[in-house]
Amino acid sequence: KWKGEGTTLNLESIVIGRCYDYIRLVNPAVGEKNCSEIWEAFKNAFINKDPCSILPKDYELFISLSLHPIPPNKSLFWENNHLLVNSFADRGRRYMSLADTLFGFLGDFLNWCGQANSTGLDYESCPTTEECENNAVESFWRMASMTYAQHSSGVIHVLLNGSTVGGAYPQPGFFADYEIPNLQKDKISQIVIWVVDDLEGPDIDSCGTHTVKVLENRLNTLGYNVTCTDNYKSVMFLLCLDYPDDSKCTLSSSVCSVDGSPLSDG
Ligand code: NMN
Repeated sequence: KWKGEGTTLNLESIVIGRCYDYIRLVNPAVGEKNCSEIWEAFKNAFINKDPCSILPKDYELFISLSLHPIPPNKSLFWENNHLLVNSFADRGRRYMSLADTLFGFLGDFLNWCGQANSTGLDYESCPTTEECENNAVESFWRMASMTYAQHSSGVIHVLLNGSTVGGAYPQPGFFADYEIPNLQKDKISQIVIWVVDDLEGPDIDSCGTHTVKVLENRLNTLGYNVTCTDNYKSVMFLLCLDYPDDSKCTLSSSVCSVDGSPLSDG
């Protein structure tokens, strides 16, 4: 019926299991949360409704039950590098991206939708954002992104992909449309932008050019202290794990000769 993938099988078990994983192991600092109540609030946002009439505010109760503080200086916003951000953030140990908060963790990589006049989920297909933007998944991420931005503070990090066709800073996009407008200026000391190219990919966008320039101008106009770095070294090291022989991955060293054999000293 719809063009998108259907609800992820075992959705209820995954969401409830992820909730316990998060509060017990991933981030016990959030304290006690009622995982079955959180699942009920999540499900009630979209079951028994027209799958194209779900709004961000339908997730209000879900968000209020799963909300917790986001540590200052740990927020990591991004576009077009979901898997890289998941590894770099390291489940909140290095940075706390949206997918490392309880509310984002519960939905990461999942798909879901209900149907009108039925309490069942649709496992066959779900609407894509092209079919209707007010679908269960899109509205969930809009609400989650707005909440995440509102609760972010201190130094804000943004990891963009300089190899994306069309530019590193997409408009429309979650960051442009739901996160930037919800940042709380008085709580933010600086915005650090990192533009990292794919190792094998083209260099399409960089700090000070094309869409990154548009982003820098927008944030400066809003009054933020903005810095931008191309191919930030820590992220490069992570990319280089999979391509150790790439020319961008050579560790500078004075102790090895060009063929890799150690130089005799003296
Ligand atoms: O998924 P895109 O459109 O690239 O959006 C990324 C931005 O929006 C990030 O800044 C993120 O905070 C937020 N977002 C995250 C997820 C996720 O973690 N799975 C999904 C949708 C939006």
